[in-house]
Amino acid sequence: ILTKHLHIGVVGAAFEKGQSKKGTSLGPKVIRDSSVLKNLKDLGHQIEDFGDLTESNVQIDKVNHFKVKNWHEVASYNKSVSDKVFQICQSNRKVLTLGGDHSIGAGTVHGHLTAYPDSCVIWVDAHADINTVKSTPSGNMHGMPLSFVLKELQDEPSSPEWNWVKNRLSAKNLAFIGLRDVDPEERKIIHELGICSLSMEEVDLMGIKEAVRFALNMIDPLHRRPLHVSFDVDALDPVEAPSTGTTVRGGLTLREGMTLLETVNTTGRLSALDIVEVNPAIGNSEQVGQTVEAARRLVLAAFGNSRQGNS
Ligand code: 6HN
Ligand code: MN
Ligand code: MN
Ligand code: MN
Repeated sequence: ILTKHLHIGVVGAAFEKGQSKKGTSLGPKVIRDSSVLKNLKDLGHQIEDFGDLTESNVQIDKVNHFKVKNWHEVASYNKSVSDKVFQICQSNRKVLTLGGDHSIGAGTVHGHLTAYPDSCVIWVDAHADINTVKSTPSGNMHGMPLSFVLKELQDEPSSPEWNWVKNRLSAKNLAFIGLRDVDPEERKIIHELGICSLSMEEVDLMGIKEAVRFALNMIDPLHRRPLHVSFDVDALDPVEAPSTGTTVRGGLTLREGMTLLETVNTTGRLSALDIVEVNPAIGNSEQVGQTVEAARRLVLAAFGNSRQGNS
């Protein structure tokens, strides 16, 4: 099978300053504790764990930029995420990034895109995470990462903290799956830029398999581009993944999430996967366990685990 024996580099983006709830930075630890990396090895893959990225060199936020929280910290942490993802790509490995809140998606997209300029992104989320510094209703940067790395939004006010962003994704190479809580200004951006969006409405109408195929055809009609899936666990229904900061009811089942990633795996072109927003400080231990187990199954689905059993 095409996707067996991959070389996968794992990095923990243990970061939580893109939103205001404590605990998201423990995501990489609890996901690693699920034995998912051993499971990946048992599938036949070669795993190199690069550990967690620390915040050591981050300067303190002294000035409030626009109305955004932790501007400097998020910008500077994302630079280290981008550098690490790029380095893992350069070593000829697929990248598995364990978050952390979703603000780190700016760095993963940028790092992967820098290594593979023709890469495409599927953003699996209840939210669109495309607010700009002007449109953000909350000031939480996990609702904004795409605005920093989209070509069409580069006229947005920025600051020196983000000037490491050199490569930007075209709107036509981005697709959303699972949306059901989109701010009015985000809706406008998605509409004006013509971004492919398979919200929960479309998933319900088309079925998940068809929705994924549709997205892949839109962003990569020739079926040749490296694929990056950024998977926010709040895309799943809160019944499946309760331990996350911004739950929205009416989401994907775990089975749909797995089918989504199995379908992407089948292309043989999955090159980067982010699993973000697991927060073990939210909910009781059973809910945390359930959320982590969902994350584990998503990772395995993305990297070739078969529900029919593996040989
Ligand atoms: N996430 N659209 C809201 C905001 O604050 O901008 C929610 C963002 C949630 C972000 O879940 O990664
Ligand atoms: Mn500044
Ligand atoms: Mn998100
Ligand atoms: Mn979300």
